[in-house]
Amino acid sequence: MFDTLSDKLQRVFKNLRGEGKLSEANMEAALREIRVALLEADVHFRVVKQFIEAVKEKAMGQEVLTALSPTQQVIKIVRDEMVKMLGQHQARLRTATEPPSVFLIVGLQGSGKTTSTAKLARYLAKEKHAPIMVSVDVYRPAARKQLSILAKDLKLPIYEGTPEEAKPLDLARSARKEAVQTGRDILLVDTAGRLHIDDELMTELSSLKELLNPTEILFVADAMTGQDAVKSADEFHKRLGITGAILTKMDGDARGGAALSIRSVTGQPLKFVGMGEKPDALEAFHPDRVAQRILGMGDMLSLIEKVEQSIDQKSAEEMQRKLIEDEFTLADFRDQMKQLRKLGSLESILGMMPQVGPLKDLKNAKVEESEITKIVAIVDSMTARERANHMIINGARRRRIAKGSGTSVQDVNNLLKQYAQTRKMMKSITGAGGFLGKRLGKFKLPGMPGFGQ
Ligand SMILES: Nc1nc2c(ncn2[C@@H]2O[C@H](COP(=O)(O)OP(=O)(O)OP(=O)(O)O)[C@@H](O)[C@H]2O)c(=O)[nH]1
Ligand SMILES: [Mg+2]
Repeated sequence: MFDTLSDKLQRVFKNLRGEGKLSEANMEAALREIRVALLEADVHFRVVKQFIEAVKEKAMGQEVLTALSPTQQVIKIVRDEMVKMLGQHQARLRTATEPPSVFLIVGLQGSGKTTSTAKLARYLAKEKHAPIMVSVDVYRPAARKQLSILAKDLKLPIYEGTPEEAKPLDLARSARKEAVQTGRDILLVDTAGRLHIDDELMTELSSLKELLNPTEILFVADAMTGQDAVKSADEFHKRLGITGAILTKMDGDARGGAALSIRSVTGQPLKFVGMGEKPDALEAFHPDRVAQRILGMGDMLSLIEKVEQSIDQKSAEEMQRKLIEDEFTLADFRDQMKQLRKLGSLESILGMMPQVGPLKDLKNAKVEESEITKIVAIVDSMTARERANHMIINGARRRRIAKGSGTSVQDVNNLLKQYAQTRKMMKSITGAGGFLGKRLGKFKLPGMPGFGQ
């Protein structure tokens, strides 16, 4: 998400390192470059100004920390300031002392409110809450239907309303009643959006706020709209009083400046970022981790969390043992592929790791859903012996497997090649002496099977 900014900052640090001793002159030059990089990433100019001033002051006036080299000290200062700019600590969701807590989801049209409402419900359910949703968007004909489809897919409760309930306030009132009666502890209220902030929308949101007394008013901002997102967040905050923001579409090629500005401009924290259209593509926003990600130090913590959440730890351990002992068969390869589906895109996982060592070349690796389906079909068409020992798969067998799986011999060849490469790569990164093995100790990587080259 912050690729360009990250690349630029890393270059600045690299140049500094080459300088040996840090002087006022090269510090100035570095700060200039950092400033440009931030502005180019679309960070609000006032935020940039504050940031540069703070770094400068600390860097010039610092006491000498003997444990760090001058460059490392600068990196540390930049990192600390960036964490501060992003909000220092992870901002947690506030709940009421007496359930149900109400979260009002607000924002402009198309920013991702409905999607985020469903994602949040899923997130809360995983955190052992009992959420219920309601859409009070009575203006767009399909709006309520959209949320109810999402709710059904997620098997999470939603208050659908009756045909008589055509007003947002009526729907909200009944939904809260339903929440009480069914023992749900958080009510998520998806509201209507408008193209522009107008009085009508604000009046409606204010009366919802008055009625429901929400503990969270989350402003949903579309990262792709850059500074406009920051501006409308600010305006919503002034008129309604938001308690936090969800920045969506951070998976797109947004420059990320909004993420870095929202906190400083509105004074309200970024609580979540949306990383895709699927219900699991929501991440809690951790200022420290994001700062590290931007500065290119990788984000092992997020990665570990993500992996742990979706992977059966035992099978991951078993897989690693197999890799180390060279027992990683085609059947395992297929199972890993299936696991990958659960994890979300490989790209999003790789984005969280430091781009060094063997991982560097994988930056653009992508596994398509259809690719996974194909691989599963091919492996399923093999005999048990073939799956256990790929060496016996000769030309005749390849033809038979292709036919059986409805693919081509070329596909089978590709798969075998990918499998061989994966074995090699996995050994180098997860093995005891490998890249991740060394770094993460007991942490096990679930698997990163075949990528198109
Ligand atoms: N790539 C990506 N797409 C997203 C994300 N969040 C939402 N979207 C997409 O953005 C579009 C609009 O999302 P909605 O959730 O319907 O937005 P909304 O704010 O409820 O829209 P209105 O109700 O019309 O105001 C949909 O196509 C979503 O799939 C995200 O984090 N990443
Ligand atoms: Mg909507």
